[in-house]
Amino acid sequence: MGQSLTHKIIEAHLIDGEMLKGKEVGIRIDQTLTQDATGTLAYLEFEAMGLSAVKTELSVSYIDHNTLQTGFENADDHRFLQSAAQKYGIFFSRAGNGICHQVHLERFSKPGKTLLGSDSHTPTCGGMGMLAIGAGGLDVAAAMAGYPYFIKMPEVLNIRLRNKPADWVAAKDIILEVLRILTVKGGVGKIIEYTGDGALHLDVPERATITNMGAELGATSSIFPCDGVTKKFLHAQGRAQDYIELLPDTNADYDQTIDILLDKLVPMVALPHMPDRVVRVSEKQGIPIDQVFIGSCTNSSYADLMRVAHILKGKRVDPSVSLVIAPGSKQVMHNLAANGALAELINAGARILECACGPCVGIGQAPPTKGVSLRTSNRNFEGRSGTADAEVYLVSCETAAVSALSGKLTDPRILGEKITVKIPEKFTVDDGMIIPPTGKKDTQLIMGPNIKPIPGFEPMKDVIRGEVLIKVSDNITTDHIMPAGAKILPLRSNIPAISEHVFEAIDSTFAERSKSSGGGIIVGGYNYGQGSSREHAALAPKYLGVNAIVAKSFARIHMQNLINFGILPIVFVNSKHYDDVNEGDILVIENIIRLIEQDGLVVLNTVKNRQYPVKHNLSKRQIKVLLEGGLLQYIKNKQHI
Ligand code: MIC
Ligand code: SF4
Repeated sequence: MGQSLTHKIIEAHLIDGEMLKGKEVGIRIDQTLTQDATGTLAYLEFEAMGLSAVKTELSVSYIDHNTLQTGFENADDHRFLQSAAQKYGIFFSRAGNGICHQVHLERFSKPGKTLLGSDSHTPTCGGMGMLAIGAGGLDVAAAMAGYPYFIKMPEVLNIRLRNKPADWVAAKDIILEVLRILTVKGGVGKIIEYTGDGALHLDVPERATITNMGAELGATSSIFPCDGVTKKFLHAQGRAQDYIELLPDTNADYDQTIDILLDKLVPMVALPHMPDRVVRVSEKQGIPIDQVFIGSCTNSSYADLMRVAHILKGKRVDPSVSLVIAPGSKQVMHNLAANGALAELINAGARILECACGPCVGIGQAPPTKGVSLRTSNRNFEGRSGTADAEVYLVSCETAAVSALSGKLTDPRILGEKITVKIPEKFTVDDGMIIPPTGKKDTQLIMGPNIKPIPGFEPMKDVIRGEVLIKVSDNITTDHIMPAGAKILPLRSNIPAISEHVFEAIDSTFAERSKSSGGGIIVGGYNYGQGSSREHAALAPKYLGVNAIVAKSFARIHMQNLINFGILPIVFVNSKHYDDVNEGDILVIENIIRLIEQDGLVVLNTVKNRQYPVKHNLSKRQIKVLLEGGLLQYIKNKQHI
């Protein structure tokens, strides 16, 4: 049997382990990216590792999340990040230059390379034929320090895209269809490899829309081959020299194959409050809407916004709708301005936002009370928009634009003949907002008063005893655990302050109770910690004294973050035992140091006087990291760089 593209890239980067499904492998990381909301911790962690410069081929620090200044905090973070970039040899993409994933795709992505990013949507660059993986900041710091990145050797799921997409079917509709089929936990432990003649009809940013939302499937990554389409894109970016052809073998061995007939697809929508609650737009047509947000790392490319401009041209947004558009990068904004499309958007009544994440993560454009918001972004989790009772629907740019005109959810097929956007042979490119590394190693890190040192933690104790502080249901997201939004995001560099907000939307007493009972244990359902890569969702609970989480299953990035900060992530052997536990019960886990090696831990519920066998499926290395009190401590103890 031949090799998949995934296997070819892993093999070329293999440093540790054997490529056996489910076994841990360590791979070399060529490139890293960070963004400002996760970057401050990542660089503080890198600093703690004591190196004078990054060891990667390329590292980029982006400012794209916290660009709203309501006080000094975000500005201080940006200044710190700029000083860290200068000190350690990192490219610095300034605020206003665009969303990390869009800019990385345009300017830095390289076929066949590995990319580790402290943001869960890092697989966006899989649209370029990279193996691009999202991780917590500490893992990215370790990669910058030259450590391999460890993953469980994934299953490779081949999604064969067949035929030409039906009219008005966008890349977003394709990935929504994949989410409908696989659900938000269907990608856990998998890398999704897209092939098939249908892929030839998707340009690189469209492919990137699809790989971007692989994060919502829980997949380790998603990837497209690197072919003539990629070559054209790189040429348009003035980077033809970066092209190499990279395809899976024709007889590649896949664990599973799913065919999707693109000519049979129709426009889709994800209903509140999960990206996998997908139905056809035509089934929900007519729902009145209050606002539309077009943008985010999923749908903010030149072609996306040109299509929107075509639909809006000469028309006016419905008076009941507030339409905001955030182009993904300065390059996109510039090219739209230069060809007049930006004027069409403005004339139609669109409010243009800066090139940043913005409303996607609750920064601006929070919907009105019980408001309905159509968004081209990737997550519609409850409360993420900033309004607790808002209803967020996820759609393509085409559906968003036509609905903004009609004031209700509308199937774009009513527009008749589809529009075709011509992509320039060469984009106007200007990297003036990217500051290259200067090599000034004597630069001082500039820290404002809101940037606090990372708390240190003790090695794991042999016995964990604690009250069940909270019991949550399936698919709890990191947005539930550690909310984002304009109010809380400025605290990302201050763990004591941000920890006050842990689980705030579900139970506002959590932080207080946790502190007063000296910490405790969390009980979770399936897919605990899905969504973002924010390590704050592990570090802040740890700071409050949480030492173990017992769940039915964990999301990949969050589970690694728990290990990195010394929280024991364990899984009920019998998922029915979840039902037996109540908040307030006292759980005890004994003989951890001996039993963890044999994966033989047992949780004792002292209130019910019952025992629940649990398992962890951790590698030997992960066990060591846990026992030593987290990854930073483990690296310090090892001192082997
Ligand atoms: C998100 O989309 O939730 C974020 C904000 O980009 C996060 C990163 C973060 O929390 O800073 C992500 O996806 O990893
Ligand atoms: Fe930014 Fe939203 Fe993309 Fe996260 S999902 S990187 S917040 S645009």
